[in-house]
Amino acid sequence: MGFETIQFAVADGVATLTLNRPAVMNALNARMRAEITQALTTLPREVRAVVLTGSGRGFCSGQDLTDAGASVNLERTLRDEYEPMLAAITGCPVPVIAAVNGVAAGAGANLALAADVVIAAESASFIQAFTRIGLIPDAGGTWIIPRAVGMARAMGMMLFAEPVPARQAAEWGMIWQALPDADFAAGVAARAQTLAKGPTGAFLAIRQSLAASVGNDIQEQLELEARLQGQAGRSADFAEGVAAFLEKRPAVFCGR
Ligand code: T3D
Repeated sequence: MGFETIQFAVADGVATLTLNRPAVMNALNARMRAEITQALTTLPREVRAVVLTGSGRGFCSGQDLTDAGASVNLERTLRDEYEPMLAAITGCPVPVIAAVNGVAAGAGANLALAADVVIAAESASFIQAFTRIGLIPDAGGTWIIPRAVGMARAMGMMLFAEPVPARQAAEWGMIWQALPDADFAAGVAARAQTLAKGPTGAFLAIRQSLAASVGNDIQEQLELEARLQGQAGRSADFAEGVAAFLEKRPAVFCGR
């Protein structure tokens, strides 16, 4: 598939996926959902981290409200188009950073929050805009947000549909970091490089462990840790990490 609504570029082990409909604040239409899914499920082997960002002054304004087709049957659109896109993020074999360069509204906010690490420019904000148009939050928002910030803040965000500025989102624990706009690009690039040079297998196991912890009791989680740590302990990255420590040099992890 040639991409029309996103840009996709790979450099130094990092794939940058840029939502690219700036005239509508990168609103999601069917084509964009399909392209995001396609790009993330066919990553070149050399990719060890993904950065998801937006072009222009916004990150993503959520569902394209001019797309009459999607509005005919919202349930189908969510099942057939949003779910695969979100699964491509949460099931991505390498960590995904959402680099929120500007406003993230509706499903655009929840698209960002589905990533493993969310870094926002201080001028960005997150809006659960759904009730403004008579809808409920979707795209995973009702699952992710109360777990991140607690029920009171999740409820307020969803009922009032007010913008949550990036710094407040970071203070609440909804995102990893808010950076001054002038430092945003460099800060995202540095984090992406750290992930791209890190132990990719261990990163995947951490993401799987944290995802499973939500439904596990402590005993189940201890069992999962034992299994995944056993796997990590047999990896070339573990051997390299220990050797590098003993030889007092930086580790060179082997990728995927
Ligand atoms: O299948 C389904 O439908 C179910 C799925 C639903 C999931 C959802 O995401 S529902 C929520 C949809 N999103 C929204 O309700 C947000 C709508 N947008 C806004 O509230 C504001 O545009 C923003 C807060 C995002 C940004 O505000 P501002 O003042 O910085 O920019 P603006 O002037 O409002 O927008 C700039 C342009 O983008 C403007 O076009 P124009 O006038 O310059 O020609 C605006 O119409 C367009 N735009 C913004 N958001 C959308 C959009 N066009 C289509 N769809 C949008 N979501």
